[in-house]
Formats: sequence, structure tokens, C-alpha cells
Amino acid sequence: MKTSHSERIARALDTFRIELPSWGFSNTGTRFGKYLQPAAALTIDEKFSDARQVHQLTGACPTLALHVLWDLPSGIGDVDRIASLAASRQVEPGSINPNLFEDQAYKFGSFGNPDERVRARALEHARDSVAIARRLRSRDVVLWFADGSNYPGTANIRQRKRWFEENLAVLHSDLQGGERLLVEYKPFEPAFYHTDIADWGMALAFARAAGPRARVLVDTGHHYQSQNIEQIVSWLLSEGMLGGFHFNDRRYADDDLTLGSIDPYQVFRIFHEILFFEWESGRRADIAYMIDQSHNLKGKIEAMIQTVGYAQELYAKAALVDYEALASAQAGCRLVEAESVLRDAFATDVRPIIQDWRRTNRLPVDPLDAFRQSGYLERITAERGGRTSAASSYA
Ligand code: PSV
Ligand code: MN
Repeated sequence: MKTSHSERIARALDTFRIELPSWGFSNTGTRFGKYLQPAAALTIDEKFSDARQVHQLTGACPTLALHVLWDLPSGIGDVDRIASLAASRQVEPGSINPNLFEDQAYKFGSFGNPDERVRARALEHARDSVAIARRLRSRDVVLWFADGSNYPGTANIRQRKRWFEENLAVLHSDLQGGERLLVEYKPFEPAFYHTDIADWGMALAFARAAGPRARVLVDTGHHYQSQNIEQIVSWLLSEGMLGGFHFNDRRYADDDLTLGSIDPYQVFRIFHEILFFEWESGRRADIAYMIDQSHNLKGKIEAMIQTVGYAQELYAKAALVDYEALASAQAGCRLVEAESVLRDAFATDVRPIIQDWRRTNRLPVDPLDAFRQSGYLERITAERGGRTSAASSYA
């Protein structure tokens, strides 16, 4: 007997977790400036507190990604404070993100900098980040490099690749047990001629060169227009090298728009490839799902709650794909039938089933409405609103 839609969705949502980014709760902007929000979090305590709201209302976000420079400015010296904040807010520290791009020393790169002293300094910061992750019992260190160049001929691309490989191998040798390095790629910004890890192939090569505990991280905003992201996902799954996601949507480039707000079908297709892989292989893909969005105009906590809801919806739709029917239609080259299997799942209105799942799990049926009714926003706006400081980070 086939499992019902409700059972399939409940099984999918019971295990679906998505990490929140600490930087998503603070004031951010574009290179043209910031519009400050009175309720934005300025301190790490406030970021944990806001993350807790999102987790309590959605039940899906037990961890908060931390950016070392922004959240642990004293590095390892901040670990005890973070650990006790996390315990009191009941949100665990999530992935640890070294910052290898804001210091003036990194003007011409970090791991790829021609100056050996800068490469050593960048490595030291990354190693500190591994130590921080261990102390906080965080599994993943996420490496994103702004390294690259703006003009042809100005950088020795092959030499920089070797320098990256050297530092990554040393960093990897620090890892123990289940600890992982996730290598993120991005083809543009802040460098506009070449970036040292421009695409998934380069990230894969670096992850492999680093060692067995390294994987690739796919940030959905870090692709060229119309790139087939779900194919990249399938390949990384098949290679056993997909470590995690930074989810966001985009219209043009790395726009940090709400997941699924522009192209929900693409997010569905990504989730489908993962769940199809799990069905075929009979095992769960070990993937860290994370949000990487900084909202300039939307209320930050509302935007996160909305994002988690969209993620759950699209994941639930993907869980409805009839794999037997799909596999059979694919094998028989019945194209219209195969495509329709996906379209049928995508077209299903899963919202009532998700509401039931929330009821069963003693969660608010409408998390956004519950947030608006809770008075939390009014309270933090009053408490935080008097501050004029713009001392928060860009993302
Ligand atoms: C870079 O665009 C990125 O996607 C990296 O993941 C950073 O850690 C994050 O955004 C915040 O700047
Ligand atoms: Mn990212």
C-alpha cells in the first residue's frame, strides 16, 4: 500500500532542519549603504535571542551559524561566553565561518595572497576557527574566500591554486572525528575577473586535495544566470561530495532574496534530486542545510520565519514525488509522463498537511501570525530602537 501524502510529508519534515545565519539578524545593506532597522540585533546575545524565536515557532532551526570576526571578535577567547549564551537561548552554535576577507591584509587575497606572511595569517585564522568549532561542538567550518583578481594578467592563477592546496591540506590535518571543512564557491564579487574558487568543479578539486573530511558547499546565489544547479547537486551527491547548502534566491546575482521567492520550482528540483538520491540509494544524504540571506528591507525575523516556511513547503512537495512512477517513466523514455510526475508533486497544495504536522508537533499553525501576535518585535524595537550604531556587518 502506498504511503499517504500526510505520512510522506510528516516523515520528511520530522528530520528537515535548516540553520539560521547570525548575520541575517543584524543591519546589512549593499555597497550603496544600509537602511537601519530599529529591531536589528547588534550583539551576539540578541542574534541568539532572535534565532530562538524562529526556532520556537518553526521547530526546524536548532542551530545558528556564526561568523568568527563578527560574532567572536576575540576568537577562542569568546567561546565560553558563546557556549553559555547558546545554552540559555536553547539554540546550538552551528557552522563556524572564518572571515578571510575584511582585514586590510587580505586586499590581494588570503590563501592565494602572493605574500607568504598573509597566507600564514589567513591559515592561522582558519585553524583558530577549527579550534573554535571543536570547543563549541560545531561540526562544520565553512570556507568562503573572496580571493581573486580584477584584471587579466594580474594574478598567477596556477600558483595561487597551489597555495590554496597547501593551506587547505594543513587546515584539514587539524580535523578530527566527524569534523568537516565545507568549501564554498562563487564566480564573482568582490573579485570581477577571476575568483580562486569560481565554481563547483574547483571547489570539488580543492575539497579532494584537502582530504577526506572536506566537502563542497553550494550557495544557490553563487551561480551564473540559468545555470542548472540541480545537476550540480546530483553530481556532487553521486561523487559523495555534497556537504551543505547556503540557501537564498536571486534574480540577478548574489541578491540574498528569500528562498523560493523568485524561482520556487528550482528549489523544488534541488530537493527532488536529493530525495530521489536517498530513495535510490536507501540512505540519507549527509547535508547541512543553511540559510544565507541578509534582508535589507524586510523585517529580519519575519523574513527568516517566512524562509523556513517556504523551505518546508518545497521540501514537502519534493517528498511527494512518486519515485517508482518516475523511475519507470525515465527508463521507458516516456518523457511527458516523467515530467508530469514532478509537476504533479510541485502542484500539490501541501499547506494544509504542513499545518496538521505543526499541530501534531505543538507548533503554531501559522508561525508568522504567531510571531506578530507574540509582542516580541514590539519589545525588541522598544529595547533596541534607541541605539543609532551602525556597527554591524555587511554580508
Ligand atoms: C559570500 O557571498 C557568502 O555567501 C559567504 O557564505 C559568506 O560567509 C556570507 O556570504 C556572508 O558574507
Ligand atoms: Mn554563502
